[in-house]
Amino acid sequence: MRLLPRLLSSIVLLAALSSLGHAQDPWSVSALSGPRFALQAASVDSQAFFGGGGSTVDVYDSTTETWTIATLSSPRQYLAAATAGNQVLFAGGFWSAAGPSVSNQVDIYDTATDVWSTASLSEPRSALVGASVGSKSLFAGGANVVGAFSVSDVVDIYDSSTGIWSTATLSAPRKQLVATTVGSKVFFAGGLGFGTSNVVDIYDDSTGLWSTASLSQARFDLAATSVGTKAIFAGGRPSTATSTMSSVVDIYDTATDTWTTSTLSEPRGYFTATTVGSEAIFAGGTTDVAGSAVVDIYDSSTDTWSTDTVSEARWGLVSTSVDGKALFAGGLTATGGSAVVDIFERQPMGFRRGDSNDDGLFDLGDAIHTLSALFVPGADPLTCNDAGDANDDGEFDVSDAVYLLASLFIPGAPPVPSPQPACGSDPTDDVLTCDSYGTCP
Ligand SMILES: [Ca+2]
Ligand SMILES: [Ca+2]
Ligand SMILES: [Ca+2]
Repeated sequence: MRLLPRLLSSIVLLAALSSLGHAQDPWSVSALSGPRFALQAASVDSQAFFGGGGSTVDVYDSTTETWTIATLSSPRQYLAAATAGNQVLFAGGFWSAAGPSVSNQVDIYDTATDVWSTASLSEPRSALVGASVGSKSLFAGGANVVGAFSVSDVVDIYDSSTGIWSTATLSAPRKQLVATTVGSKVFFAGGLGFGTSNVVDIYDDSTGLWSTASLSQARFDLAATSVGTKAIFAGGRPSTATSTMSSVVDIYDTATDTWTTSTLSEPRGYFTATTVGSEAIFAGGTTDVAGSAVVDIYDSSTDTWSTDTVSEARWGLVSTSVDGKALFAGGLTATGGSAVVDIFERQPMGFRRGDSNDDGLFDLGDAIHTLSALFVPGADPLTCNDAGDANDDGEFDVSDAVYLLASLFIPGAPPVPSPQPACGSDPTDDVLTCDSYGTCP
C-alpha cells in the first residue's frame, strides 16, 4: 500500500522537473539591403523575394541563410507579387519620382533558369493584389490613375505552364484588397471601391468559375492568409471617414463551407500575414495612432489564438514563408522606412524517444510514466508526446508502453527508433508535438 503513494509522488516530482524544459524563442532578426516600404514579397522553393519600394529585390535563400540582390526593370511602390510554378512575378505599381503614371510592367524571374524577363498587365495599376494557384499568378483590382480616385475590376491571369496571359473581372472594382489561396480556390477580399467593400470574389482554378461571398464587415488594408482548409481575413480600415481600425477576423473553412469570426488582440490595418506549419501569423500594422509591433498567431492544430511581437513597430510591412520560416520585412515607422526583417521559425525540440519522463534515462520509469500519463486520472500529460511515441507510429497510446517494455526487457525485441539514445528531432513527421523537453540542449 505504500508503493502507490511513493509512485505517484515520484510521478509528480518528475512531471515538475520536466516542466523545467524550455520552448525556444522562435524569433530572429535580419535586414533588407536598405529601408523601404510599399514593397511586396513571394517565395519559390527555398527562396524568398522582397521586391519594390524602389527597384531592389532582396532575395533570401533559406538553405544557406544568405541574401543576394536583384533589380526590377523599373522602380515601383504599391506593386503586387505572386508566384507561378518556378517563377516569381512583380506586377504594376507606381513611382512618384517617375511622374504621375501608373505602371503596367511585370518583372518575371524564373528560378529554374535564373533569368529575368518582362511582360505587361492588360491595364496599368497600383495598389493591386497578387495571388497564386496551381501554375497561375493572378493580379486583381488596383488603381489606374494617380492623384484622382480610380479603381479597377481587372484580373490579369498568367499561366506559367503555357506562358499565356488572360483576363477576368472582379464583381466590384476596388483597390487595397487582399488575397489568399486554399487548395484550388483564390479569395480576393475587401478593399476600397466606390465605398469600402465587403466583397469576396472567389476563383476556383479546378473549374475556372468565379463566385462571391461577403466579409462580416467591409474594410480595406486588411491582412489575409490561409492555414489548413481555412482562409483568414483580419483587421483593416472600415471607413475612409474615420481613423478607427478593425479587429474583426473573418474565417472561411472550405472543408465545412462555413464563415465564422474571431478578434485580433489589437485593432489595426495596413499589416501583413503569412503561415508556417499550423500557425497563421498576423504582424505589425498601424492603429492609426501609432505603428504596432503586435503579432496575433492563430494555431489551426489547437484552434487557439496567442500574441507575440516583432522587433520593431511598423506598418506597410510584407511577409512570406519559406522552409518553415516566416519573414516579415520592411515597412514604415514614425521616422521613415524600415530595413528590419523579423524571422519566425519554430525550432524542432530535441528529445530522446522513449524517455517519456524526460530524465535523460531510458528505463522502467518511462513505462510507468507513460502508463500514468495515459491512465491515471489527473496525471499531467506529456510535455513531449514525440518522446512518448516509443514506436514512432505517430500516436501516443498503450502500444508505446508495450513497445518500450519489450525493447527494455525482451531479448531480440526491436529497439526504440531514432532519436535514441542521442538527442534529436523527430525524423518522421506526424501530428504529435514536443512543446518542452528539458534534458536535451
Ligand atoms: Ca526516462
Ligand atoms: Ca506510438
Ligand atoms: Ca514521428
